[in-house]
Amino acid sequence: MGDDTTARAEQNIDDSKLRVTRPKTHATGWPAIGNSLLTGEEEMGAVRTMRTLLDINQASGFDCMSCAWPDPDPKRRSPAEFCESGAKAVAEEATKRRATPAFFAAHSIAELETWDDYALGKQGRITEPMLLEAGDDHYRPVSWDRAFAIVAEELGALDSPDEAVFYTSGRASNESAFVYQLFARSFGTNNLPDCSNMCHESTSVGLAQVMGVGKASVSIEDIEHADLILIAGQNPGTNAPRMLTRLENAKKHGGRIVAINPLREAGLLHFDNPQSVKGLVFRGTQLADEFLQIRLAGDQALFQALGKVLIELDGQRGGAVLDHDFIARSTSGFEAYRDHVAALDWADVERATGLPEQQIRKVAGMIADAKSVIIAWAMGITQHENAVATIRDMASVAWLTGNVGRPGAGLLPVRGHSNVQGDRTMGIWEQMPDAFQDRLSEEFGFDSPREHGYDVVKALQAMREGRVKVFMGLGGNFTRATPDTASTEDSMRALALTVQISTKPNRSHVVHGRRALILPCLGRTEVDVQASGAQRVSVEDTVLNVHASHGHLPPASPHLRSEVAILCGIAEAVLAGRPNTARVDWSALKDDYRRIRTHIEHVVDGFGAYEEKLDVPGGFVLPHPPRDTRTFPTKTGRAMFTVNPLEVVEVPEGQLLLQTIRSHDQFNTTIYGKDDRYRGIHDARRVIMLNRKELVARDLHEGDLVDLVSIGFDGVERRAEGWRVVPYRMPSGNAAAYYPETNVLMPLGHSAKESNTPVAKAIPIRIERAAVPVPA
Ligand SMILES: Nc1nc2c(c(=O)[nH]1)N[C@H]1C(S)=C(S)[C@@H](COP(=O)(O)OP(=O)(O)OC[C@H]3O[C@@H](n4cnc5c(=O)[nH]c(N)nc54)[C@H](O)[C@@H]3O)O[C@H]1N2
Ligand SMILES: Nc1nc2c(c(=O)[nH]1)N[C@H]1C(S)=C(S)[C@@H](COP(=O)(O)OP(=O)(O)OC[C@H]3O[C@@H](n4cnc5c(=O)[nH]c(N)nc54)[C@H](O)[C@@H]3O)O[C@H]1N2
Ligand SMILES: [Mo]
Repeated sequence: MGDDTTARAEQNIDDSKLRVTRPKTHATGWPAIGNSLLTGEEEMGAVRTMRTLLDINQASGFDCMSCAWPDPDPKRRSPAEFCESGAKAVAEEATKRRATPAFFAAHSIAELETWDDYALGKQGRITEPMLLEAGDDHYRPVSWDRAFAIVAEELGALDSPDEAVFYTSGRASNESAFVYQLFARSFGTNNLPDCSNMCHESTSVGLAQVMGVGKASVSIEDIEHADLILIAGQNPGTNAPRMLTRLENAKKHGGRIVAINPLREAGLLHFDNPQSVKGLVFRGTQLADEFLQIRLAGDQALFQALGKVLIELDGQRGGAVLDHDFIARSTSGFEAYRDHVAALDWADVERATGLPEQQIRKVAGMIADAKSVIIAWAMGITQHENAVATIRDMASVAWLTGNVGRPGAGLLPVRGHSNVQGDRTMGIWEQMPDAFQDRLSEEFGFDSPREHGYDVVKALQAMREGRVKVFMGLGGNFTRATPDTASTEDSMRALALTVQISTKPNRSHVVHGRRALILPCLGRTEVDVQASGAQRVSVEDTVLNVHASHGHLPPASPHLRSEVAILCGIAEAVLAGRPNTARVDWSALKDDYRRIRTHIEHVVDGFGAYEEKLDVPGGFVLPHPPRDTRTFPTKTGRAMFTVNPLEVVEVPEGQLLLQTIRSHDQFNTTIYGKDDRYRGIHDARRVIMLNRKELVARDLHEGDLVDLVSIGFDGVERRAEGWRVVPYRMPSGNAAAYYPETNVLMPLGHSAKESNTPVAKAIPIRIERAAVPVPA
């Protein structure tokens, strides 16, 4: 097993048609809209396409599941409040294709194991609950009641509730997330890992320490009125395209933008707004005023250097640069921070960032001159070993200049999954604070466990050691999204039961425990009718706006159940007769989601009058003390400057640092197609992008076939075979390739300090010429 198994899924991949064109310097014009309609029509048919697309992100429609970017005020929404990426995500869910029992009867597990992610996902929506019995070679239909009984049987057989793991992906609504965590805690465990552990965990940890709240401190209006926006480690043109409209508006208001990225991502450079006539006719708006082509993991050094220069400039300009008032009144630790950055060595900064001192000084000057500054970031910051320290250092730059809790200013982590932030608010976290556990216990008359549970990495480690026997996934694709694919797959196969609540087939169904269940659920686009009538759900976006989402399409199959209904069914079956469980009528929760929201109102801060506030078009914004009143619920009761020893991430001799990224044609592990249009890569995904100098040094040419090899801190060699070389502008010593095919190279346990987020953006690898020719 191990490596062989992983290779099997990828043997069939034919990337020989790889075509490379010049990377684009503009994002989102006609081709984007043309593309969204095309994808939609092919999957959904023309009428369904228009109806569904026009429903996206409208006050009476559903919340787009492609990303957590906020919607503008309902009065300012355009009739088409969606983007190419959103249209693709919707088409994937509203597809007319079906993975029926006949599909599972026709294809054995052994066969499906050899299919890649693209082929599995393209089968369409799963229509009935399916069971793979121990030793069987096919999934077969099973009744819902029998499925729930099997879950109860296997969970009931565990020696301890901690032998079960309950994973969540960030698409789950507030209502299903709340029910899920209540079920897990009633069962007796805090083993609630989620995709956030691999995503913005570093942000949640770092910001909570120094700001007191682990979430963005800005509103959508702030973005449009910021004088300067720094965008670090994010590719908005692909992963949050609607952000570009806000950036365009910021530019119209005279704002400036600095992009910090090893890659010249099209969406950072120019934007052709498909929703404005000007964008279509002219060449759109130039976005970035300054582009810092930084080395991977160099951001900590960059932000410390920016702090250093800002303090120097303040000295030169008679105290006119720093916000001395704010520093004195609202922060702690300034002197120690000042001394630390004063001693920073420019040679270290240059080694870490690859940027000339002059360019860093220029950007510091831009910050000094700006009336208001926003710092935005995503995975290029959070998925590094020094991520948490980097985020603390970013915050310090904001504190120096008082750029928090005032118009146009603040910190803006851009979350990924559409409700990943809301899921956390609802208690999906392996280490929820005692205050939450106390309220939960009181509300439901039981004693919620206080001992912290497993995050993603700890769950995998426990599985590896045989300490976990049952895995349940509320959405997501745990097997593919996590590190160390070969070892993860072995671990999943060793479990007694795997349960996946999913919409479409993926590898987590194919790599299964002794017994396996697929429980197919409704998607966001679909009507959810329960005993009390059609239900709405609610979600929270990246700027803490909570609003309702209503699906309008008929369900993909009459056998589907909503996530809430599935979870309540499981809870009823599993918890019947167990001691110390929540006193709650699960079936009543399922019949009327308003009852769930009433409980949320009692347990979670900021949700008073939940139901009424959801009635307001556009919803409501959760409280955020630093943003609202410049108060900081930290250890010191102030915004904290911190001293973080500078970590220079070196490229090991003869190796490269590999970052693993999303192409323009995927949603995480769901592969829409094999093009990465903006980067000019077509018809192939197993490509390795390298600086030309690195090609020359290795005597490699475009299209050559190579193997990627990583040697982990554990001394184990991990290998991914058959990648095509593509020259690409980026700092030397760095490389880039697409996730999730690269996850086989990530050693389990190579994680960011403090947040335990797998390091996905600086994996040391070496490149070897492919030994075996791959079939053409
Ligand atoms: N269409 C689409 N939309 C999505 C997703 C999707 O897969 N498809 N995924 C969703 C999810 S869950 C998430 S978390 C977000 C992810 O959104 P992003 O964070 O934009 O996603 P990545 O593709 O990981 O891109 C990371 C970016 O950071 C840069 N980068 C890498 N390392 C460094 C570094 O050390 N320093 C700096 N300054 N930059 C660096 C990379 O070059 C790249 O531009 O998108 C969400 N939206
Ligand atoms: N190497 C590397 N690894 C990474 C990353 C990286 O940048 N590089 N990024 C990390 C990040 S940021 C994230 S967020 C994780 C993502 O990890 P996950 O969230 O686990 O993965 P997804 O691919 O988003 O999950 C897709 C599956 O969700 C199911 N699904 C879709 N819609 C619904 C729904 O409405 N309900 C339910 N129940 N199921 C649904 C479908 O069956 C689909 O196959 O991956 C992480 N892994
Ligand atoms: Mo994410």
